[in-house]
Amino acid sequence: MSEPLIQSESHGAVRLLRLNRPAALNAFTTALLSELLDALEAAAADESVRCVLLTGAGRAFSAGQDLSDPAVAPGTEPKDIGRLLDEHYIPLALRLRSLPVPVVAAVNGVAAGAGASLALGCDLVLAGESASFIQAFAKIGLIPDCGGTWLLPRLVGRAKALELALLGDKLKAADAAALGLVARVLPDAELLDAAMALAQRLAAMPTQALVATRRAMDEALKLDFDAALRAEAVLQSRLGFAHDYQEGVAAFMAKRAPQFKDR
Ligand code: LHQ
Repeated sequence: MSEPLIQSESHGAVRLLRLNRPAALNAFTTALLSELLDALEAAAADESVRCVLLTGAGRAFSAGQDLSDPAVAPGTEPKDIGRLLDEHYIPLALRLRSLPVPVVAAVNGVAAGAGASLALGCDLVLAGESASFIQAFAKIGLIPDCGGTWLLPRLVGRAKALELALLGDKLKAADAAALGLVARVLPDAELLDAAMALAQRLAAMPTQALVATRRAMDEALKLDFDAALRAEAVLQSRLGFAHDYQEGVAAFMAKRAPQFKDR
């Protein structure tokens, strides 16, 4: 039987998903994109999963779109790349951002093109020392996609976002951290263990609050201050009725560790 394109492992409440086309630096084919979306849906549907950890097999996170895939490779007739985005990448980028549990990316090597966009769209991005980010799009006549034009200026500001996107130079992990593109850089040998420890820590936290925090921050980017205050109140109202708030406060008062269980 052939190897799965996504290796899925359960580690307690953490679902580890590993992109698994190492010989092609985990470049995305339509088959890989479909398997990844299926794996995310399976994690979302499984109530025992409280955090997803995404990484790549081998020496890369992902080299982005597989440029030899018949879906995009220039041949006898031009291909509609927008359709590929509509059918595969957009559902994936949206699902990553709307998953009912936090998503940690462990960027273990190069993340190029759509590989960079998808990694940077995760909730917490950790990178190994030898990881790098390449906005490879302009080099092949395209613009950043999978949310790249939205994410980059918000993460690093317009000037740096345009520098990265127009030139497509390789950005080393340490420089990505200095720019605020990733949360932490770790020695390569420690990356997966550190990312798993962080994912386990998130899995033990009040999941609904973490996901509502992501949602509130994404929404706040579209709102003025007044509207953001009100949006916070709507989410806070819902969380205030949940078990995990009662449990968090009760545990604090009793000076014991909380047992969060909502999802
Ligand atoms: C690859 C790829 C690859 C196929 C390495 N495809 N085989 C675009 C179009 C359509 C719709 C949606 O959106 C997009 C968005 C995008 O993602 S555009 C950006 C696409 N990606 C790129 O342009 C990156 C192309 N790759 C590279 O620039 C280099 O491979 C990097 C810098 C990632 C790594 O360089 P090296 O470490 O020197 O490795 P390598 O180049 O030797 O690659 C190793 C193998 O992986 C090699 O195959 P081979 O059989 O010769 O060992 C490459 O052909 C293959 N590979 N990226 N995107």
